[in-house]
Amino acid sequence: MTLYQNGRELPVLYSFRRCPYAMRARMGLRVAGIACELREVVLRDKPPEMLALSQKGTVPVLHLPDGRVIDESLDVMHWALAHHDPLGWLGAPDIQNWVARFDDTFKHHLDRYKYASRYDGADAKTHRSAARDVLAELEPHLEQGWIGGAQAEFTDIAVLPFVRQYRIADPVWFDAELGLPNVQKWLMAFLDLPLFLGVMEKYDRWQSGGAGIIFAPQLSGDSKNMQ
Ligand SMILES: N[C@@H](CCC(=O)N[C@@H](CS)C(=O)NCC(=O)O)C(=O)O
Repeated sequence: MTLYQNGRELPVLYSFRRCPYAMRARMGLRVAGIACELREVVLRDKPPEMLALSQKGTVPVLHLPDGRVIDESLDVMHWALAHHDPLGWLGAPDIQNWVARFDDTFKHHLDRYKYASRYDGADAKTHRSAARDVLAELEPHLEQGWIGGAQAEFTDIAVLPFVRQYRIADPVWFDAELGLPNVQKWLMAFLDLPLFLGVMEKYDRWQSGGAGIIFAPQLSGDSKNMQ
């Protein structure tokens, strides 16, 4: 069922609340002020409508009213911000390639830390330590709070959902033993950000053929709350 707002058909976002890739896509859409129909997916039972659009079967998937399909989270962020970039995120390039380092190296070790038993021969602590090495490299760059300075920007938002997962694997160890105070403060500031909290609402699973929920910028303007 197609949803409309102010007479315009809404893009459809297939999303999963706890997926870090879907989180960054939702935050990009929010900052850009783009309303969508959100369809909450269960990963072990993906809707055929989503698989018909993108056979790789990962969330997020954004289906635009003109038929285009964007099925990579960073592409969703870029598409959204290309429409409206009130915080100038696209003007703050990721010179040190943090996003790629988190998507590749950090995520590789994060998965083996969290789910060591699923990976043959993986030792959770070795991978926890290898992921920590990436955070340790970032530590001196967070003196002002965020990677680019005093405000959260594209790079922070793209990588922090993975750092959140890293903490969740063992919050007691992270809080007491990580030994990277800037990283710890950076994650805690992110978890309090209205932008983050606003995209973490719980939604019922979308039922095929039904309407999703309207995922729209809040009236107060999430982007203002970022300042
Ligand atoms: N490169 C993709 C990765 C997306 C991804 O791997 N999402 C996970 C959930 S966090 C997924 O859908 N996995 C498929 C599954 O678990 O079946 C992106 O950035 O959008």
